[in-house]
Amino acid sequence: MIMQTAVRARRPPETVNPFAADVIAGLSVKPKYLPPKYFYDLAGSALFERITHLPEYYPTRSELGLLQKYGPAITSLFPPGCALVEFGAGASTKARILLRAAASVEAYVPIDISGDFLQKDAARLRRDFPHLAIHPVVADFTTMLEPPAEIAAKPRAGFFPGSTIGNFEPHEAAGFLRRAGAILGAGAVFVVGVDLAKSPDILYRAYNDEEGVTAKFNLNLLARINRELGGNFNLEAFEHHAFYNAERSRIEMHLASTKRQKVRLCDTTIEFRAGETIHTENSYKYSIDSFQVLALGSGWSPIKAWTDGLFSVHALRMTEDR
Ligand code: AVI
Repeated sequence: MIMQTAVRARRPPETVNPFAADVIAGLSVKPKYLPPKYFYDLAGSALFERITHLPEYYPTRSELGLLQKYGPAITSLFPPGCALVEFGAGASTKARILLRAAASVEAYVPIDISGDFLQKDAARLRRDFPHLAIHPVVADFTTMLEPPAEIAAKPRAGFFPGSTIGNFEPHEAAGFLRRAGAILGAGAVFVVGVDLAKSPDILYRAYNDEEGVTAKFNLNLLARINRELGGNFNLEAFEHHAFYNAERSRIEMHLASTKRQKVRLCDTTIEFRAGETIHTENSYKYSIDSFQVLALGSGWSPIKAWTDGLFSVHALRMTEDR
């Protein structure tokens, strides 16, 4: 008798592409939305870098000016011998200003999701700051819970520049501040860059620049879906819309369909009415007071805020033992 070996066809484990899952989920509800974290692929990060140099986009220039001017005052608040932890470090341009101003920092911990970038930058930092211990951490800082082991015994300071906190919903911002408090620990100082509510006209221009770079940045989300998920978005049939929603104190970015159309991606058909929009980003703007209230409610005591009237840099202290 010939024994037959049962060869079971083994299906490869289902691999869920989180980008595909989030895109389908966001485009299947009304109103349609896409999570802003997907702006930052290679092309999107390069476009964002261009945005930071635009004449209309004041936040980067303002914050750099504040850090340069008040760096010594800001870093004088840091606990002696501390490790500086930066959430979402990128090229660490802004941290370098603090590191140059701070005599008492012993270690720098840039946290970023992009490992390649982080390692390259760490090599440059080691060369430029030979006395500093550099411990890059590849992680999603929004879900991280503990400080890296290398700095577990050191007092800590935190840095979250760029008003990235404004891209969180206020309840998410509070949750992030709480988690950062748990990572940084009692006695820590947290330096947070926060864009301020101001004349709607200045805000409007910052997100509707003449050169159209912000429009390209917004539309790159659809281009990315085409590139990575085999979508067939016609970029000519969508428009960049950005406006200030004063009631909610936020800039809203949307992509508006210029006509009735169907789009295919990942074996799914998405229908658009003429004028229907995809909500792609909120950028909340705070007053000094409203941000300090948010911080207080998240376990942080505001120590001081520096401003040029457009942007603010806050120093907070973690007083609770958590
Ligand atoms: C990264 N983030 C703080 C920027 C902002 O201003 O909300 C993203 C951006 N979106 C359009 N322009 C810049």
